[in-house]
Amino acid sequence: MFKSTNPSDISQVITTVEAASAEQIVAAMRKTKSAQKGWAKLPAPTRGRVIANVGRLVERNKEKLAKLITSEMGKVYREALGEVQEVVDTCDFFLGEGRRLYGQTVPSEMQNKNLFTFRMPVGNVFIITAGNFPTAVPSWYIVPALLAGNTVVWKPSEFTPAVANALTDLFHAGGVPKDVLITVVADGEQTFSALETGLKESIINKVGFTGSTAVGKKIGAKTGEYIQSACLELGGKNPMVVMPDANIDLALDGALFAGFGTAGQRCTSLGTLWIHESIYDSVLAKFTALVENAAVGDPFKDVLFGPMISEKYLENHLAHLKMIQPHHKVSGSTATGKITAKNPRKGFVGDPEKGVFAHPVIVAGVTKDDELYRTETFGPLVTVGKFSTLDEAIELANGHGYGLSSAIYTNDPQNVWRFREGISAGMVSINNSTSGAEAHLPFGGNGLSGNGSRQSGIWVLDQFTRWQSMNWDWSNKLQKAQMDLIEIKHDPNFDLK
Ligand code: UN1
Repeated sequence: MFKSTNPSDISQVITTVEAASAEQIVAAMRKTKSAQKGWAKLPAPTRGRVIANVGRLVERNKEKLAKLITSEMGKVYREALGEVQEVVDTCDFFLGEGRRLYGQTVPSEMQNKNLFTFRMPVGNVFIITAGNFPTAVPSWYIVPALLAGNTVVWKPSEFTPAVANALTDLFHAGGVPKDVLITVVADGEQTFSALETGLKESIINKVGFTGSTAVGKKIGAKTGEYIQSACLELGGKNPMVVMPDANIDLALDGALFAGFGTAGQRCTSLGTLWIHESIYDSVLAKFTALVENAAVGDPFKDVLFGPMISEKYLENHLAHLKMIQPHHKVSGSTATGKITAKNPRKGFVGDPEKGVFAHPVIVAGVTKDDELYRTETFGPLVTVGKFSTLDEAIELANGHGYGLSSAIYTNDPQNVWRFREGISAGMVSINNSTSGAEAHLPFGGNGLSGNGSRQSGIWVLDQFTRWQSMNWDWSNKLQKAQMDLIEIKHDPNFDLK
């Protein structure tokens, strides 16, 4: 059994659900696999209309779903509303794709012959997602996968089963048949074992995974054994570079939201704030003051951030605090670690004893030799360091090997273009936060952040479809490509007089 509790008040049980075994997950895979051909036979515009229905239903239930998200995983209500809007946006984008899903007509090198391309669904898809975005990120996979004619088994986070079931109900109510999308709640071990069987039996044709780099490596290796490539959306240590010419207040607004929004539990959360040495002391002092004075607590109130997703995420955060070294300068709150009556946070909103709340932490003086420089902390912890040239900032921003999101604050276009060209991240923000990507631009990372797969917009279609090429020779004779060439007479030695 999985019991999800409200992380703002862990005495409040949100739901209990049966934990699926590996066999049950495989049974679900077999079921969706046998439904796939029928689903793919529906015209794509019809599937697009189903996606339209889902979008309208999610919109209709926006507040209810957002409340459930805030209650089950703790992000502040305004962010939860934004997350649900991201599902609506994704449906709105893909309902139209049902009437496109374009292939191409391609000229042939021969006469009386035509070439074409078609997008084919990959088949049956296994989607594994995390608890920090319990609706938006799953929708980035499920919506395009279904639209393109695939069937889906979805394994959501075991910390957000109520949200997962609610979202699944909305898909089904929108017209997605029950055997075309099946949601299973399971632990990591059962999930991995089912994944292996599913690949072996060829009933899984594509895997989508959002989560840690460590688990992503295992999933990537396993799918590789079966000649598949998973869509991997992994961790980040997202840099934000502040140049001396930047609008500092704007940069700090961005750093505050990117660093501590969702209690730092976004894959796009700010990792290290890199400040130019000429403004380092003053910007750090301002940032510290902002973080110290920010409201933390009840996510239904007007706060910067609420609780951690669960105790596990809090423990993870506490482990990262142990990486702080004597040469670091810690600031941002009245204490570090769990917020309690005995370890209070100034101005805390609500009762910290009831939930799993953590103090925000700024760790300044980080250098490239520190463990914290290369560790994704996934909590309310921001590291701060200094640089002297833009080239050095870019090197520091890339040096740990993650490459998901990045940001630079500057008013000099030269800096913008040099940064864009030099940064290895898949996503670059100019004078904007590292988090908060829009739902129709390619989303994804490089290096430790992902294997180059991209979600969102038209780009994700390459994850859920395979190109089929067709040639149609209507000349009534065998024309041989590369051999039966049409030669055009010309003079290769011609010079102008
Ligand atoms: C994630 O944390 O896995 O760009 C996704 C953002 C959100 C999505 C984050 N739109 O911050």
